[in-house]
Amino acid sequence: MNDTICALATAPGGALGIIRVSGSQSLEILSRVFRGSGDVQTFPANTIHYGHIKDGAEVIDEVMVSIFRAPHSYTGEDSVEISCHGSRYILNKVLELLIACGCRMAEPGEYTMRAYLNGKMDLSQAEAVADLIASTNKATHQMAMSQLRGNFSSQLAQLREQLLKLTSLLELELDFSDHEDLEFADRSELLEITKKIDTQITRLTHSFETGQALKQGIPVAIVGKTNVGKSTLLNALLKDDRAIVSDVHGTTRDTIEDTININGITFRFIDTAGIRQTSDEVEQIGISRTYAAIDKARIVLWMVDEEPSQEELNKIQLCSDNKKLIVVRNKIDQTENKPFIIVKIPLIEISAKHGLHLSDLEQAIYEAADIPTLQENDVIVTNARHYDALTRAHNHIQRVIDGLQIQLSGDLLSEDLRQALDTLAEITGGQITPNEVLGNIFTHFCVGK
Ligand SMILES: Nc1nc2c(ncn2[C@@H]2O[C@H](COP(=O)(O)OP(=O)(O)OP(=O)(O)O)[C@@H](O)[C@H]2O)c(=O)[nH]1
Ligand SMILES: [Mg+2]
Repeated sequence: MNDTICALATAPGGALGIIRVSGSQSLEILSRVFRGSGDVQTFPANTIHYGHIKDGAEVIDEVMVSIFRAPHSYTGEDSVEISCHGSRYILNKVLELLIACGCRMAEPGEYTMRAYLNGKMDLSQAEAVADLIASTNKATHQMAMSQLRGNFSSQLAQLREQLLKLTSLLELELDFSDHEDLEFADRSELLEITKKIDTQITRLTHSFETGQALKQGIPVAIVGKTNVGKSTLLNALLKDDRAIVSDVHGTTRDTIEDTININGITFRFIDTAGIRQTSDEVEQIGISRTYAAIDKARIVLWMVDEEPSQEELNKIQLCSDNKKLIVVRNKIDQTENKPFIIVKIPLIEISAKHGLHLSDLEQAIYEAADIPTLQENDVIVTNARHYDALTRAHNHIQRVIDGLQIQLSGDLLSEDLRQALDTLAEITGGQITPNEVLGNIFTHFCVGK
């Protein structure tokens, strides 16, 4: 924590590269490599200066440096950002010079770790920084932004407050239990409060499924008999020749996945091996993977190109019992769009090959995903560490609820309450978090953040 650290904060290959320096020696080290007008060490906070980075007499680059002074910087320490030209040579050379003058290369996530340790943000906000950098669409951006702005932290703080209130009510009962003339909050009242807390925690844990789906892409399996046009559809949706298409039955053997964005939400499409009876061993393995893909999918597109048989209908029915199912009729260019006679199920009719009605299908997929419209301040749990802590907190609260119902004594209940409090505190890092956990969180950051 006492070292002054440096790292490249931008991805290589751009027109500019920004090198970040943070720590108490930042300005002193800068003064040894930067030549501009005036004395670097007296540069005021929040100012930008033009000048040159020099290695002895040799000019390495023409740069702008931004000056931040503790505590008003990202890390809370004195910091400098040097905007250089994006040449790999220049950036390496500047880093080398900084290291020669006393800097150390930053570890991944070390800037954000310092920001956390200096109280600039709590742990869940620090994690939101990594999510924000990794965000790829409107939904993931919004979830990370909401967490970064502290909405999750303040919900946790409220829960903590309610738990503390509950603990103090119980402790009052313990301390004064031999004063028969004193009235305590009765147990049914305590039970009400506890249940309310649990509902809030459960709402958060339930949001994790949506959070995960939004982060990783909502899985959509494309299934059906062989040759109905599943791979053609995948390619059409991706606008790319991703999967092999042919009129040979059983072309696709393995599952093929890729993502597309529909209305700001990422969907992960999984093309699968067509379902049929086969003695081909490899194809059989492929078909068992198709069933595994159905299992994992949130939405199943069941594709047909002719009236389905009773046997196929049974499979469709089975699938619709526990998945969002969309039956897609393909090749309508070929069949003059004659309605199916026997089967009267809602269908989306398309031609994958000719790109007909694909936007209707995309809209149906978007609606089937049933993603709640996220408001700016909505809290969605997206992080497995948070989910784990919330689940453990829920288990402790459940034990308190059970205990209250069977009139368990206050001291036994308060142990679980204390553990619930500690568990929630793990999320924001309010409780001392062991170094191991901290290290694990921040190593997933990129260097320079
Ligand atoms: N006329 C017409 N032909 C199509 C359409 N979509 C796909 N096809 C053709 O149907 C054949 C099979 O297409 P694929 O996409 O390979 O079918 P699949 O369902 O992936 O087949 P398997 O991988 O064997 O299960 C190819 O010859 C495609 O060109 C369509 O909308 N209209
Ligand atoms: Mg295929």
